[in-house]
Amino acid sequence: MNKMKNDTICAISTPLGIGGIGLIRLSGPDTYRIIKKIFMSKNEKIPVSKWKSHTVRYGYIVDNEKIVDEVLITIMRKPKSYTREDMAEIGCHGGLAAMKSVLNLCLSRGARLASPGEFTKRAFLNGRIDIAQAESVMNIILSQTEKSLEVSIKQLKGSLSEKIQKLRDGIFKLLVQLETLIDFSEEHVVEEIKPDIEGTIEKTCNNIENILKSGQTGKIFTEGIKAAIVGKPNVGKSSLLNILTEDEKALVSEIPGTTRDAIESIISIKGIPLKIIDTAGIRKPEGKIEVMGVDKARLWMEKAEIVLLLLDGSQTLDSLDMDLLERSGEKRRILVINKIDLPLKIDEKRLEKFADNKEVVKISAATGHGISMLYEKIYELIESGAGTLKEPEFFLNLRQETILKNVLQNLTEAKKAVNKNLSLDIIAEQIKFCLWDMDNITGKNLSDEIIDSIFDKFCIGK
Ligand SMILES: Nc1nc2c(ncn2[C@@H]2O[C@H](COP(=O)(O)OP(=O)(O)OP(=O)(O)O)[C@@H](O)[C@H]2O)c(=O)[nH]1
Ligand SMILES: [Mg+2]
Repeated sequence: MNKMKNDTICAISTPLGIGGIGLIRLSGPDTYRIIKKIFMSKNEKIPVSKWKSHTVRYGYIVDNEKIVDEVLITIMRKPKSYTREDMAEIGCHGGLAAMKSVLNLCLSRGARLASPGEFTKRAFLNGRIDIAQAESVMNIILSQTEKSLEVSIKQLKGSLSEKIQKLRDGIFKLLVQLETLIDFSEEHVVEEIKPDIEGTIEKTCNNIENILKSGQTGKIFTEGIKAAIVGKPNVGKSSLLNILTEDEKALVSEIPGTTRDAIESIISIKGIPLKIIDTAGIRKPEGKIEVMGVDKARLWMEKAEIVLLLLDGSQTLDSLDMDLLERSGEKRRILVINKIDLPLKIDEKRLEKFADNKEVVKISAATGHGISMLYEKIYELIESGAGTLKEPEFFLNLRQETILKNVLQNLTEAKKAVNKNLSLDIIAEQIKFCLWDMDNITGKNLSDEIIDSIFDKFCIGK
């Protein structure tokens, strides 16, 4: 088991840069000794050792006599803290210099700089949360939409762990049942019990398959979907990005070739993060920079999960449009006619042939006409690719997904063994593998190395 370090750690927990306030976190047995050395209260006489848990103090951080910053300090005494250790959070003025000075002071007075995720790792090692919960902390940090935040928070409270525990209990009962049978094996008893064993295995497999399905949807909700807007120059790609994101991020002009480099923005479509990429207009490039821009646009067209192929409705289809229609044929795409506020010249009949029986969406990025329809079509396309977008119950990371797939495979093997009337020992062995794997999800028998690799992905200060 990963050894619990008994020193005091500290780190800047808010993003570096200029901000209103920044937080420095301390955790460990020396927390309050360090605070005592560096904090000067405005007018309070009570010593740090007597401060009550979950209270806030106002004063100065001082380096000997010199004032470094004006701060608020929150203290949380063990075990009622994030790490279950004595903790303090120093709310500094958010400037980088002030934060660094306070951090350096903590370090020089006996704290050690925390490694990435070390606060959460301590919460795990001290038994406050299990690994599945710790991993959901990461999801909370990465959540880009309210929906993914909601699911991550449920998971932090233990929804996935509880589900796994229930399944584990079921499998454990099965093992006990099998081992009893092994001890008193009489042919007719085995025959009688067989449907029972098969039933439990079947039920567990179904449950695991459902969790895996939910995880697949969860992936869409956490990682999102990439959609590239492609089209020839001047069709209104940047205008479309701006109207979809309700922002003026991309430069729009009547000069073809305005966008040289891809621009990305993230929006939420019914809780799904959609990363929209505005690309350079695809045409026969002239200069070196244009070549790069066009190459990049083509690359995005390949990389994106969804392509929004934009066409100018006020012009007839030309060879550039035709080329793009052919090239993007294999992609999941939506054909979008823009500029419908102008007289339409585009040959819709010809276009419909490329639309695979799907509607061609007509919009005006200038007036906003048809944009809500486009949102709907994007959502439908995501849904058609994912099977269902029922709100996920859980998020699974690759580690959890791999383990569950393993369990499923072992259970399937066990079921086959039952069918083939193989020895009960063999079945029991398979079931034991499953139990071992299930425990890995919540972190009961993980090696130090795996635990470290999980927390290494965290940011410093978490
Ligand atoms: N009338 C009309 N004009 C539009 C519409 N959408 C874009 N435009 C105009 O078309 C021109 C080109 O728009 P952009 O959004 O820069 O086009 P783009 O596809 O990003 O162009 P490049 O980056 O050069 O490839 C601008 O003058 C826009 O104002 C629309 O729906 N209707
Ligand atoms: Mg552009």
